[in-house]
Amino acid sequence: MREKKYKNAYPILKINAAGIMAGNTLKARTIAILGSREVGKSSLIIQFVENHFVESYHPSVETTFRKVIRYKGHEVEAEIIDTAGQVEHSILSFTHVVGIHGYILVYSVTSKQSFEMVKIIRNKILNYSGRESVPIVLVGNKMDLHQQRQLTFEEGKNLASHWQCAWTEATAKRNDNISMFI
Ligand SMILES: Nc1nc2c(ncn2[C@@H]2O[C@H](COP(=O)(O)OP(=O)(O)OP(=O)(O)O)[C@@H](O)[C@H]2O)c(=O)[nH]1
Ligand SMILES: [Mg+2]
Repeated sequence: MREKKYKNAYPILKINAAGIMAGNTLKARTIAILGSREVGKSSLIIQFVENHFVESYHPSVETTFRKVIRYKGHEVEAEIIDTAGQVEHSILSFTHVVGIHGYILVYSVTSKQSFEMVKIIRNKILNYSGRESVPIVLVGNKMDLHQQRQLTFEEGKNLASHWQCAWTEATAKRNDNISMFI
């Protein structure tokens, strides 16, 4: 059931790794994770890199995490830029566009505002980069919070299909579906 539902997702590092298959040397890929404050960006990355969940909220100062992954026999060094959450007046700078190979855009299924924010962020990325498309995965985090849900599964799915990008819902707390997008 779940596999069928989430088939739309495709991990961003694998999308990128496909482009660097030549040679056996270690290659680095830089991914930025963006979204409103408190949607769970750091929590998702900490689960991915360190395998644990932090219950308390500590607003991020921008940090880079590193993890080496294997993809089709090649080692890929993933550099993940965990940004301080975007608020209306501080959305993105050029440092979030130059040298970035892909983006994870996170909203929380408990916050319509955060869903609007990923749309604004994507527009900014496209404007800054001057490209018509960039590798993006869209992630609806906090899917464990059923009672507080403000966004349906379909809303996320429809936005991703409109953008023609990969998408999944996930939960950093339960460590579910994180491998679907990174
Ligand atoms: N229930 C639940 N809580 C979560 C989940 N992911 C994160 N949280 C909580 O949400 C709060 C914010 O998480 P962070 O990971 O710090 O959010 P962030 O997007 O990095 O926030 P900024 O760094 O300020 O942009 C924390 O209290 C987390 O414990 C989740 O999947 N489910
Ligand atoms: Mg954070």
